[in-house]
Amino acid sequence: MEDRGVDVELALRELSKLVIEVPSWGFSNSGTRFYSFGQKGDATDFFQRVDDCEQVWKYTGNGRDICMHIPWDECDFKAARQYVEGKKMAFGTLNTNLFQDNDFALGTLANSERRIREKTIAKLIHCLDVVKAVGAKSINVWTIDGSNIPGQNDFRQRRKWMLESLAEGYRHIGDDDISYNIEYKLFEPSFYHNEIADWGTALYYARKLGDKAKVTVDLGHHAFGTNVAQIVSMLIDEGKLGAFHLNDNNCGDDDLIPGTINPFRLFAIESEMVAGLLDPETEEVTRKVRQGIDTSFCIEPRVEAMILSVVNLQIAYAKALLVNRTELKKRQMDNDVLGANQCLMDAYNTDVTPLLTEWRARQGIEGDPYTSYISSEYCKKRKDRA
Ligand code: PSV
Ligand code: MN
Repeated sequence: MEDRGVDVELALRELSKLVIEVPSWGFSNSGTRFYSFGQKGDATDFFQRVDDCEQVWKYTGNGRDICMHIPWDECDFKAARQYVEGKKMAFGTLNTNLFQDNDFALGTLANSERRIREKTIAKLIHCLDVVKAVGAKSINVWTIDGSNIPGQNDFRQRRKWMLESLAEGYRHIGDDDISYNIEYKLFEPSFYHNEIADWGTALYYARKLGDKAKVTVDLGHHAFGTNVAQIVSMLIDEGKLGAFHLNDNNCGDDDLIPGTINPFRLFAIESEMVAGLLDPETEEVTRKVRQGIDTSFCIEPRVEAMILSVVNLQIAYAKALLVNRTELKKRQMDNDVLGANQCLMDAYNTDVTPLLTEWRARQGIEGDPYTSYISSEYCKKRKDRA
C-alpha cells in the first residue's frame, strides 16, 4: 500500500474519526408495505434498541451513536438519555415521521388545511424538544407531502406552505447548535409529485431557511442512473450536506444493507467524502456530515444485518482513504481517461481486511465482527428476549 503513495497511518487515523449513526428502527419489526415478518427477540422499545446498537459498536468499532425515531421511540427521554450515556454511547440524528394518523392523508407541513399544518408543526416542535432533551445535535425532516393525480395540488401554493411550516420549526432551534436536515425523496408515498423530490428542491429549502438547514441524501431516493456521488460533491462544495441515509436498492427505496447491491456506488460516494475532507476549504463542513444508516431488514436477522451495514461502510470508507489523490489529480489533468480510472479502481480493488483488522485491533477488538457476534452469548440469548 505504501508503494502506491498512500498514507496508511492517515487512513487509520481517519477511520477512528469516522462516526456512523445507527437507526434504532433497524432492530425492530420492520417490513415491506404489505407485511412485517416479526423475528424472535425483536427489540420492543428504545432501551432494547440501544442494547442492540451497543453490540454493533462492540464488534465493529463504529455505531456508538444511535438515531432515535419519533414517534416510534416515544419514551421517558430523561431515562433514555441516562441509559445511552451510561453505556458511553451518544445520540445521533433524530428522525421524524410527522404523518401517522388519518388527518395526514393529504399532506402534513404543506396541507391545504391550516389546522393540519399547525398540527404537524406542533409535532415537529415536539421532535426538536426531544433533540434538545436528549442532547442530540441534528434532526432529519422527511415529509410525505405530494399528490397522486395531476391537478390535485397547486405546486406554487404548496411550496409556500411547506416553506412557512419548515421555517416555524427552524425558528424553534433558537441559538442551539442543531443541524436541520431536509430529506428528499423522488417518489412514495405520493406518485405524481413529491413536494421535496430531489436534492435541488431540498437545497432550495435549506438555503431559504438559513445556515443550520442542510440536506440529507438517502441513497434509495433517486431516479435510476442518478449519480449520487456527484450530488454529494456538489452539496459538500455548497456547505449544505447535512447527513446520509445509507442503504442500498435494487428496485426502489428498498432500504437494503448498504453495499450489498452496488458496493462501487458506496465507494464512489465515500470517495467524494474523503476528497471533501482532504480539501482545506471543505474539511470543516465535511467533518460535520452525519453518516447515518437507514435500513429496514424485512427477513435479515436484525443485529447481524446492522453489523454488516457498518462493516460495508467501513470497507467503502477505507478504500476511499486509499485512493492516491495526487496521482489521480495528475492523471485527470493529463486527460488520461483510463489511467485516472485505474487509479480509482486500484483503491477499490484493494483488500482492506488487513487494514480494518489492524484498526480494530488497536481498539481491542479481535476477530471478524459478524462471526464474533453470531457466536456470542448475546446473540444466542437475544432470541429468547421478551
Ligand atoms: C423514508 O422512506 C425514509 O427514508 C425516511 O428517512 C424515514 O424517516 C425513514 O424512511 C423511516 O420511515
Ligand atoms: Mn431515509
